Amino acid sequence: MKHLKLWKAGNNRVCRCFLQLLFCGIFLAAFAGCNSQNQSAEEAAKAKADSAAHCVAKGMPSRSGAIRKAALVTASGATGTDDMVLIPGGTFQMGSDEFPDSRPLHTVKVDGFWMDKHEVTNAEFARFVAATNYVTVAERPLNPKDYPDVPADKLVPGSAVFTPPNQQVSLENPLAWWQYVAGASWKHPSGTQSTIQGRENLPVVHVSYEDAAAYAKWAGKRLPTEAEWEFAAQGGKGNRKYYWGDELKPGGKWIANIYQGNFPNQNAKEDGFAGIAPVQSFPANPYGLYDMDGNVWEWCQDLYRPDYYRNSPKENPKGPADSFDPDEPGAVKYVQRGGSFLCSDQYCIRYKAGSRGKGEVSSGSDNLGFRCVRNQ
Ligand SMILES: [Ca+2]
Ligand SMILES: [Ca+2]
Repeated sequence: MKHLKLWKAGNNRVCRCFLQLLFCGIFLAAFAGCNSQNQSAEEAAKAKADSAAHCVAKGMPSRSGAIRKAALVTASGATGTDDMVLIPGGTFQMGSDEFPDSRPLHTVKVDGFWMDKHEVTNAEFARFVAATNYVTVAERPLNPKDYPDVPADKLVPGSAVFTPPNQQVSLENPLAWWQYVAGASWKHPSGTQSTIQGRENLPVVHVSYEDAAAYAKWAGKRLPTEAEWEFAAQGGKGNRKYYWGDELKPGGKWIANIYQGNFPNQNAKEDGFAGIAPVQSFPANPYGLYDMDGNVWEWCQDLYRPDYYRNSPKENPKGPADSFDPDEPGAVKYVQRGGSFLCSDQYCIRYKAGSRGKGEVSSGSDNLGFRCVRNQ
C-alpha cells in the first residue's frame, strides 16, 4: 500500500516532466555531476564515468498511472527448481567503497535460496504471457490525464531503445543515445518492425518492475533482494573488484557482455556482442550463475535509497521502507544490479562488484531484464 501512496504522491509530476522534455527536445543536463564544485579533475572524470543516472534509460517517459491498474496475475502453482541453483546462505561483505551509495562496506548474513541460473528469457516470458494474457507496462496506453501538456497523438505505448549516434557526443546528454521508440516492447525489442523470433534464448527486455514482479509471482518465485543478488554474484569468492575477480580480462579474455570501444558511437564488441547476448554465452560463476555481470541489468525487490547501507539490517535486509533518489526526488525507484552490455570503465561503471543501479518503477529499456529466486 505504501508504494501506491508514493506513486500517487510524487510520480505524475516526474512522468510529465520527462515526456515533455522528450517531446520538446530539451536535453537533460548532467545528473551525476551535480556536485562538481570542489572536485578535482580526476574526481570529476570518475563522477562522469559513474553515470548511475544515465546507465539505464534516463529521461524516458514513465507511466506510474498504468501501474495502478496492475493486471492481476495468479500464481501458476509451479514449485520446480529447473534451471535454478541452490545458493547456500552465508555471511559476506556487502557494498563497495568506490561508490557513495554503496558505502560503507558492511557485514550481511543471508539465508540460503534458489536462484535462476540465467536472466529470464524471451521464451520464458512468452510462456507467462500465453498463460496469463499479461500486458506489460510498455504495451499499455498512456493516460492523457497523467500528461496534460503532451499532445494526445504523442502518447503512444513504447519504450526506450539504445540508439547509438554516428558521431562522438557529450556523455552528459543521455537522450543522444536513448530514444523513446513507439511500439517498442518485449515482443518488439527495437520497435514495431522487430520481433523476438530467433531471439528466444535472449533475455527479455523492456520489462518494468511490475512486469518482472508479475512474472515472478506467476512462476511461484520472487525477485531477489539486493543482498541475495550480491551474495550470489560474489560466488563465495568474497568482495573483489569485479564479480569474476580483480582483473578486467583474466587470461586476456572478456568474460561478461559489457561495452568495449568509445561510448556510445564506436562499439568494438570485442566480447562478441554489440547488444544483448543469448543467456549463458559467458562462463558461469562458482555457484553456476550466468551473466550476473553485464548483459542486462536485473531488477531487485528492494526500494532504492542512497543512504540505506548506513543502517540496514545485518540479517536478510529487504530494502528501505521508502524510496529516494536525490537525482530525481519524487520518482519511486527500485534497485537494479549487475550493469548491462552498455557498461564500461569509460561510462556507466556500475557493472563493478558492489555497485548499485536504480530504476524508475514503471520504466523499461532494451538493456534491462531480471531473474527470479525462490525460498529454500
Ligand atoms: Ca558487448
Ligand atoms: Ca545481468
